[in-house]
Amino acid sequence: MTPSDRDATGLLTKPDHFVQLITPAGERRADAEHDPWVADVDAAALGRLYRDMAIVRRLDAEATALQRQGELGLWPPLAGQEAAQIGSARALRDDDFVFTSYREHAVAWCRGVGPAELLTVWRGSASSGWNPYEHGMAVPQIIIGAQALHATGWAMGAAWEGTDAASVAYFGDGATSEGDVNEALVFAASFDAPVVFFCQNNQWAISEPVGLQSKQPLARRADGFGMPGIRVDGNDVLAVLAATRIALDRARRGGGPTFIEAVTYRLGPHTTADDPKRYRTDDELTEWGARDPLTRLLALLGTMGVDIEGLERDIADEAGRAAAELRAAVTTIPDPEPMTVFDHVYAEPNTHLARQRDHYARYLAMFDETDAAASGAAGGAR
Ligand SMILES: Cc1ncc(C[n+]2csc(CCOP(=O)(O)OP(=O)(O)O)c2C)c(N)n1
Ligand SMILES: [Mg+2]
Repeated sequence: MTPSDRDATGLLTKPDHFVQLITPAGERRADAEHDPWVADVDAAALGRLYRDMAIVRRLDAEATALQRQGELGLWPPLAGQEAAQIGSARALRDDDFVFTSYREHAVAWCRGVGPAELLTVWRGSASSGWNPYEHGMAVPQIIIGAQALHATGWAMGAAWEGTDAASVAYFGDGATSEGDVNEALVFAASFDAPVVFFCQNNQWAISEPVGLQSKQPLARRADGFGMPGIRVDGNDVLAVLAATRIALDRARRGGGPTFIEAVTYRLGPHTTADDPKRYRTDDELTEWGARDPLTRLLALLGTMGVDIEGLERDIADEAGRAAAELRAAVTTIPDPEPMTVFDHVYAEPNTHLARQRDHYARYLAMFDETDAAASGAAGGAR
């Protein structure tokens, strides 16, 4: 690695530093080491991966619009990271378990999470939207990196129970600086836990560029923890699928954890509360836009003789229906009773929580009195 491998902001961008099977122009690169892992992926399978990516991109845009219209409190867009999420999640089995952060809506899509389940948290209607055991997926983790510990604990448990299931911890580039992630890496390596650490290096941790988080590619850190590190083009769905299959196979065979760095880019804001124009340039956006994960796969499918127009038409219809379903789902999410915010905080009641509950109940009662006084005053005026 030389200083010239970085751009002005310190980003490591040269493609030959990672596993890449589909170039940004849509050419298939031969790779003797990784090709066997995706030998079964024919044009039809590639078309299904494209369908996944196109639908989640549409759902993401719809959710962003719903936030702008006041239907959601917040939304963390995934745009740009479709290949990293779909390629990895489509490598999983149903009995595997994933632990994600807040941006993995495409992983949720692959795990069968429904539209209302997906939006509940972001509407602020409940602290979790789905039953993790129904989908083999924990609910979104907002505490940066905490899910890496959960994934490691789950994996250790799975191994002790004698299964060959594996877990995946999804986290960002910024999360690699957190204690939780580093502790998880140490534990996983020491116990040969069947866990895949899937780091989506989307170049930014809110406004902090990855060049500040790490002086070297994040995948190289794996060596220090005693596990293999794979650096993969995170905008290449096929390469991500291959890398994740390699890591899962290793985990299932008792080989222990693997660290994958998927080099990708967040095309949108960190969340709908963020304005990325404050900290990054239009040139950077244009540069990464040219590496779009969907465009390159479509180009490849074109060279494989697939009817692109037909494919795009079918997928646009399907994505439109999925987006309409998402929008309709918002209105079906019930508003919670305010006092239920205290439910499920602790398994057992305790005086500290009881005090807070009483305090909040008295606070809410004040509004009843205000309402009564207001309607009394209105009545008097009539
Ligand atoms: C422990 C903790 N510290 C700080 C935050 C505030 N925070 C939310 S997102 C974020 C950046 C995370 O960046 P990265 O890990 O790269 O993930 P990305 O958002 O890019 O997907 C921070 C610092 C938090 N949620 N939790
Ligand atoms: Mg990031």
